[in-house]
Amino acid sequence: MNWLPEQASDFAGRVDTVIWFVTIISLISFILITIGLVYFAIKYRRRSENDETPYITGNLFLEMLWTVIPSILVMVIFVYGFVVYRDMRTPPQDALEVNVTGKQWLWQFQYQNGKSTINELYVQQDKPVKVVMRSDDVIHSFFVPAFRVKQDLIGGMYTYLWFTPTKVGIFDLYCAEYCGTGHSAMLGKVIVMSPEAYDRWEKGEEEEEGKAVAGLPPDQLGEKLYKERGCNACHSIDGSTLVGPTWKGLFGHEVSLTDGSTVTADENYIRQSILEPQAKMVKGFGPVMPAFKGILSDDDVAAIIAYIKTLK
Ligand code: HEC
Ligand SMILES: [Cu+2]
Repeated sequence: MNWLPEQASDFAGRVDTVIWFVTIISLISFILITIGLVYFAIKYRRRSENDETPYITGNLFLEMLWTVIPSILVMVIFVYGFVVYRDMRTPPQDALEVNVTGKQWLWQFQYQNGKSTINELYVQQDKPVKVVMRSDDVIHSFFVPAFRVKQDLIGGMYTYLWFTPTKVGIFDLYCAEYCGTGHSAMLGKVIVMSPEAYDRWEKGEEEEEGKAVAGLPPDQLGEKLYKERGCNACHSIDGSTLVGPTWKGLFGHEVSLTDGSTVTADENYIRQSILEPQAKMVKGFGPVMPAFKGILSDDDVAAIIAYIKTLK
């Protein structure tokens, strides 16, 4: 029976067992109560105009039965759920820490080794990970169904969750709190790697991006980055205004800035807009774009510029 998502963390089985336990108990109670209800409704129905209702004062045995059994069941559900919950809230000492920042509308991850990624969380199989979260703006919610973990990110405070991924693979990460227009685009991936692959990734020997796209012409690489690095949550390529200005027709045109001046959108302007977005603010837009300094390489920036040039 595949009713629930794939189980890819060591919580998944335990969480599912609690859910099945509660669901099955509820289902059995529902069936028993419904059968009793129908049976008594038929058995004690009013048969004639002068039928008299029997006078019943109580039945200690039955009353004890229907008080004690449900109380025990509810206590068992509580204790069982609590034990699993307590373990989910207690990260082990040796857990790897990753910082995540939720922003409208992307995920930014920072690792202990100084690496930083957007919308892609890299973790190691069978190694506990503690994800320390904060939000730059509104409430977001970090949700990885395959791991059975979910936690809100809240501005002005840190929250956390932890998990141990058990399967190598790529798993969906969702924002599970409606956080504005780009909410449905606030998607990410959790990439679970074997210890050897993780090692190589950590040392930077494996330039994931470089490897996968070696040989791609710059404008195609730029298009790929546009989607993968979350630019598409805020910038359209069809002329419509989202959170940020559209990229259609941007290159080579005049841009009005908040300080009243204008600039021509050339390579340098676009480069600066990506690396230090708040240096020159486009008129009519807020300072919400995250800085991509240290996240996008010079090659990446060049590729994005090449892509923007194609959007006439
Ligand atoms: C959270 C929303 C958001 C995301 C994500 C985002 N931007 Fe922006 N971007 C903006 C806003 C708002 C502006 C206008 C204000 C400003 O200049 O900072 C802007 C401005 C720009 C400009 C200048 C555009 C112009 O019309 O002058 C460029 C170029 C740009 N962004 C590139 C990028 C790239 C490349 C990415 C992805 C790697 C990206 N942005 C991701 C919101 C975003
Ligand atoms: Cu969100």
